[in-house]
Amino acid sequence: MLSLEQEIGAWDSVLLEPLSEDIFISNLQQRFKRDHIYTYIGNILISINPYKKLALYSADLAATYAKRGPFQLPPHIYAIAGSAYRWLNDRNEDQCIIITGESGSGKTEAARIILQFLVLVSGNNSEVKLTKDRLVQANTLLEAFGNAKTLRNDNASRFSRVTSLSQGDRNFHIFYQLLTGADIHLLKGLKLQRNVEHYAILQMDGHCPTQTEEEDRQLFLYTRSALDVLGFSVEEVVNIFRIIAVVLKLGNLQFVPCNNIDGTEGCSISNDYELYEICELLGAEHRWLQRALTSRHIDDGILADLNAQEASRTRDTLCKTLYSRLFTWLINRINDIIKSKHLGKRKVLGVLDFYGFEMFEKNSFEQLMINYCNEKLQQFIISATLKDEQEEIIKEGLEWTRIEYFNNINICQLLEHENHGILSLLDESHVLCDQTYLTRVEQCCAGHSHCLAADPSLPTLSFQIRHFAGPVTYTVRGFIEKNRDQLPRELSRAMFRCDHTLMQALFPEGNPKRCTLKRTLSVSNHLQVVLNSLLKSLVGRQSHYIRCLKPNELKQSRIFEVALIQHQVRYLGLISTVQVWRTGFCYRLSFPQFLCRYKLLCCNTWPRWRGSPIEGVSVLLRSLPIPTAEFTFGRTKLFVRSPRTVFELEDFRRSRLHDLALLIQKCYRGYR
Ligand code: AOV
Ligand code: MG
Repeated sequence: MLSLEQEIGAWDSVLLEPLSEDIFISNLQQRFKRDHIYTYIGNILISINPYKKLALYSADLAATYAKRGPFQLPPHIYAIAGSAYRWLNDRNEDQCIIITGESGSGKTEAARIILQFLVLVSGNNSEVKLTKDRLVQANTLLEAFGNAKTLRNDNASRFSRVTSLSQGDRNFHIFYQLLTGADIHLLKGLKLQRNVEHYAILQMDGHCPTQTEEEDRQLFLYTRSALDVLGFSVEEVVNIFRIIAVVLKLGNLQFVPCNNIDGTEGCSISNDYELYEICELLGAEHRWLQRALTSRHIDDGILADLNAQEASRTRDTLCKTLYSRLFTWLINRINDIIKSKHLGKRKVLGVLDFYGFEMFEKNSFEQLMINYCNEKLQQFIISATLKDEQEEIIKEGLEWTRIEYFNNINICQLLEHENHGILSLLDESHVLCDQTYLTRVEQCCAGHSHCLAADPSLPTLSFQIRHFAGPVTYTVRGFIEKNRDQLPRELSRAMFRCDHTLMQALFPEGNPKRCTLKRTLSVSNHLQVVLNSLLKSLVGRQSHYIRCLKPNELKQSRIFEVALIQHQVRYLGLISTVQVWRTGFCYRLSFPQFLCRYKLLCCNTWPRWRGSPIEGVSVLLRSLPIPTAEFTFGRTKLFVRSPRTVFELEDFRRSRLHDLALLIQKCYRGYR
């Protein structure tokens, strides 16, 4: 349990004196040793993954943090969640908690703790309770279907990569859960074997990574009950599991070369019984599915056979598409279920938890996409906490010594440049194979200060990007196909024709009546669109930041590798952040806004102030028991130094409103 007396080191790095990187890190280390994994930089929370269960989370503590304003108690993730929740309620403004950090640093765990906090402290009428239950269950589902074990994290948030696991990775949890946790009848109905080793997509790296069977079995129960609580019908649940089973079995299909009568190379399926079972599960016609997997329509009506390798790739594409569409469908269903009727009018508290920066020995398309997201998010945070912050202060005419920081905007441009960015080159019409793509990267980006290409030090078929979080070498093998990720039309058609209610919803383009010619977006293009609209939606929301640090690469408790922490502290620009905070301000409002909100605190400004807003503000401030050093007047805005002051103001206001309400009641009674 957290105790005030035992508190070690500085709660808030802003208070470190003198400030240096060494002192900053040793403060973190000292605290980490005593299990104080949380430290502030102003109102930004640093969280270091403890890799062990800590007794830091409980209903009582949540209630304590919810009651008292932040910064009166030791740093805690509850304090951040609590302030977001208060802002939302007190001011009725959209809130967003942005959690960042590299893979395995504790983002998803942080998001889960925030969710629990909100569940604990929010009201308890039946509607609220229902929504809360559903949220928690939804989280269980999203983790089962969306997370997997990787080398860097046992519970990594992943997008769909069912068929190409890297060394040491496990596939999505749900597969293991289903195989170990389902009862014998369910398994039989799904035509599955209990044996994990039987399934090719579950053991790409030769051995099956651990998570004990017992855990998987237990988690399966949670997943099942989450589906029930969320109100998925029995039929839907069966349909979902059928698709999971189909993905498992598809992965086992093997293609062997055969010669056609006309001398061309074709292929056939050596374990046809699996295909028969797949067809039974999907209500598909064997002939159709087999043809869709082993041949392709070239010009009108002409059918060409695929060779064994091409057919295997088609199979993998189908696996991936099936899984990712099922996942998207699940998310949409869950969103529909959770959205209460009135949500449209209400304000939102969002929690953003991404996949974290990844750097392996071999890095492919998936890492590029993941790291691109992280690069953009870092840009957003830099803008919000370092750049815009300083610019506004200068614009408002306040005295300010500029603080330098590393801006990764160049790297974002290297990736996103309209004509010759690393991502846009993927979509060039004449780039049809990986080698051409690499050549284009070499032509367009080799000179860029953050890109290394056509360099003898690189392995074959690769280029390197110096990301904000470190250099990553990408091997382009498979890039073009992964980016295109298009399902051949035959397959969409075959899927749509299945006698399985979900399949029509998952493969609408397979409907022969709905023959659209519209080109679908490539993966990287789609990601850019989604990401940019997400980041745009964050602008103008009150944001709260949690920066997660990873103390070691071994996933072990009690190990604090200074060099690793130092690397993260540098690329996250944490020291600059402390500097800005030391001299900076946490909050600002234009004079009229400030007056409007707080004028009731002073009898000279209440109920009406007749002079100019700026004079009104100074009259008001003089009447408050808050040191004047807490406030600075800009040209159009009042700047407040510490968050504590903002919450103090809010407390004053709340109690004043309460008094006023009592007064009104009294008058009313008197009148009667
Ligand atoms: P991530 O979300 O940042 O990685 P996670 O939140 O999944 O990382 O954390 C990885 C593992 O670290 C968890 O499964 C826990 O075992 C442990 N952990 C993290 N935070 C805590 C905590 N506060 N207390 C105890 N254990 C913790 V990725 O999703 O890979 O970027 O894409
Ligand atoms: Mg995660």
